[in-house]
Amino acid sequence: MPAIESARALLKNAKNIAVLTGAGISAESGIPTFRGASGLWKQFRPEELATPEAFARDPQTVWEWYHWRRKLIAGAKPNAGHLALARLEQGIPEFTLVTQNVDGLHQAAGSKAVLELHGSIWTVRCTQCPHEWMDRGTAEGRQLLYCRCGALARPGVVWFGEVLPPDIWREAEEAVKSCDLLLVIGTSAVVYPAAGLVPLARSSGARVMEINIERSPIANIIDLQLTGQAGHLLPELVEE
Ligand code: BV8
Ligand code: ZN
Repeated sequence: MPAIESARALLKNAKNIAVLTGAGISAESGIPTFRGASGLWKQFRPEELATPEAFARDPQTVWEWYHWRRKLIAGAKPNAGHLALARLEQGIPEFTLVTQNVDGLHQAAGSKAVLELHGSIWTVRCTQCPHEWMDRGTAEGRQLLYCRCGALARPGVVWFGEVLPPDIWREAEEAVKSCDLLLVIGTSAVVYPAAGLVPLARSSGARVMEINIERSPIANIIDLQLTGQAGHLLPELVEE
């Protein structure tokens, strides 16, 4: 039976679905993936830029990277993959969408139960006081942002070496432990603890299906692999 048929059958029998997405689901909205993005952006790698050390050492360069990405994301629209997941959520009583992305495109597509493991590029927070706020402005280049208290502000995202928001992480673990089907879409599955949700689903008895344009490290622990673009495959999967 073709993989898409088996995938449809898995979807039809699922009562409780969890989804884990990565940068790949936003690729067709014109947002380069991390491998693409870092390649595209002055040869920096996220592991070098998305860290508290990099920000302490050179906040202008880190803000320049985030201003560049905010501008890209501000001009991007959810693609057919994001929209298909929002439709799927409507048809399934128990549905949780866990994302590693900070672009907010799942919410823009109409998804409701979204857990942003790594925060949002649209929130900004103070480096000194507890103040955190939404900022949709598109400042230019190397401009630094400041809090009302006068201290330097930083992007409201989780950097490498930083802990994930504890309550969001706990909710994501619960969702994955209680689902009977986990869809893993557009992630290289190399960043932890997010990638650990896949073996956690398996050990909790869920079936796991992956949608990716290439083979990822989880390929040998999943039940079904659909190779192709999320923007093409998800509408086919969800339409039925
Ligand atoms: C933590 C937010 C510790 C910011 C991100 C050594 C030293 C230091 C740390 C570590 C270490 N070893 C391991 C670690 C832990 C580290 C980690 O996992 N490192 C990796 C690199 C090995 N993790 C952390 O540091 C985490 N925190 O561990 O805290 C701790 C514990 C206790 C107490 C104190 C501290 C924090 C990790 C979060 C980092 N923040 N982003 C921002 O976005 O600006 S991670 C960032 O990169 C993304 O959020 C995302 O999660 C990750 C990239 O992954 P993907 O989303 O998968 O994207 P990628 O480009 O890699 O892949 C795209 C995929 O899509 C590909 O497979 C491609 O084939 C596919 N694709 C492309 N197009 C399509 C497609 N698929 C379908 N359709 C298409 N059209
Ligand atoms: Zn402040």
